[in-house]
Amino acid sequence: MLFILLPGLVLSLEAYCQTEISRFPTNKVLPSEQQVSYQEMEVIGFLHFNMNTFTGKEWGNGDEDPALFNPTALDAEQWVKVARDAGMKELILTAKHHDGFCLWPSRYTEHSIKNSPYKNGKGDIVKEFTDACRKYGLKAGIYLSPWDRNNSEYGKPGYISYYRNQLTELLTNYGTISEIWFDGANGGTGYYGGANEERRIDAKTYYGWDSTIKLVKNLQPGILVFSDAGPDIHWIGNENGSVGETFWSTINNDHLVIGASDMAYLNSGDQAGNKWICGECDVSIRPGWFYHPEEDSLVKTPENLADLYYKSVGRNAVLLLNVPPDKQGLIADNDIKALQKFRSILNETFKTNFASGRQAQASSTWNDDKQYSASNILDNNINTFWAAGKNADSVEISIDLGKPVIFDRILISEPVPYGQRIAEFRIEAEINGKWTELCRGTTIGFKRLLRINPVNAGKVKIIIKKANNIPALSEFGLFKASVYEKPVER
Ligand code: FUL
Ligand code: CA
Repeated sequence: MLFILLPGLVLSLEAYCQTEISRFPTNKVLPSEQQVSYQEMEVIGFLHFNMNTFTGKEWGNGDEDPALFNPTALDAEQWVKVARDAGMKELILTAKHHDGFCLWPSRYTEHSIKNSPYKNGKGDIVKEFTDACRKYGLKAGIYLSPWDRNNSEYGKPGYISYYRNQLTELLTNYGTISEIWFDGANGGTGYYGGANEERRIDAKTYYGWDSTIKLVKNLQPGILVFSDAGPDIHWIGNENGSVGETFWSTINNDHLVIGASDMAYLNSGDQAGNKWICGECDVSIRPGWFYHPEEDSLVKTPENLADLYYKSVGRNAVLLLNVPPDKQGLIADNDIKALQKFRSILNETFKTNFASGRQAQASSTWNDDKQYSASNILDNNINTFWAAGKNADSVEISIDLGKPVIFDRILISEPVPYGQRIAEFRIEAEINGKWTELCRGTTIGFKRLLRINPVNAGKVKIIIKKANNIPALSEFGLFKASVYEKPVER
């Protein structure tokens, strides 16, 4: 009937079915567009600046006098310019740390900047920070500590409305906020409005996270929520900036709890995971999270920072690097110098991709379709990719560099909008006429960087041994490291 009445429609249905059969398959668990853009940022910055900056502590007790908070030369634009020059695309500010002191004049507490000498109580550092981010094109994120050692209601139901009220202020009055950071540190001793006691909470139930996260997303639909448990970005289980060499952006989040998750699990993700949650590696440029003058000589070296880039961004995660402003309200010179050199090292290393635009030949190509051809991995465009032919188990791509080149850094990327697939791969090079293994790895994801000792080779092979779906790669690169990088650990 349909055929007689609507032959045109039937034909197009047939054509549709044919394309269905050959359509490049996506995985079940995929990132959101915001998550893909989040990974593209690679390096973002953390600003631990609050009451602790003035008391010399890392965790304030909550009874600190607001009169102590008095930055004399605060310049949020300096923070943002330093971050921008270091290649950071987003900054996250500690609007409230565990001691409960607020950098904005919250209506819900007296324990804030409004009772400090800063601008005679008329200041709002969250506003200065978000305005500066916008002026220089960086995204703004907020850290609001769930644990509050000042608030008398902490540990009781009343604190939950207080916390949500504060979130509402922060996510309503300061324009677009790209990331909200929920810290896992929870409960213990504190001032608590004068009670001076220990208050423990049940991390599983106390905060009512589901409703809080709903509120956050209602107020800022595009926001990404960070915590041990996601839902959008998760902690990688340590504070030294390094994620596992095997790292899946997928993870089973049924048993993840903010403040009580299995750290080893967070460090590897899970190939069989039911949620896409990006990994974020937080680490401080100094031993502490807050600025302490006695740590001025202990700022991480540019070489160390570059090493962390490989251990975070180079393993499919984002690097969240903390740079704490000092008592004046400025990022200190040593930190600025280290950041600038860090960025120049990366710029130098990744300036020339010796594989770019060269010849690539795959053992198979999806549908033999040019759209998925091997040359797509050498076009400097992460949106174009090669995909292997159907049911290909072990596949390879050979790359002819045209002439021998010396390289010691390798970059590989998967087209993550289609899911994370590759679970085992190996790179070989033809050295003096003999195919030699250079390195091997497990996961790739958004970006995988491998460090090897320098080799001189004119031909390279990528061999994919295991994948959970048709293997696909979006980019491949070969580079020669800056002399300022750390030697390869063996
Ligand atoms: C931890 C906190 O206890 C530290 O003070 C710092 O804020 C770090 C980023 O997270 O859990
Ligand atoms: Ca490409």
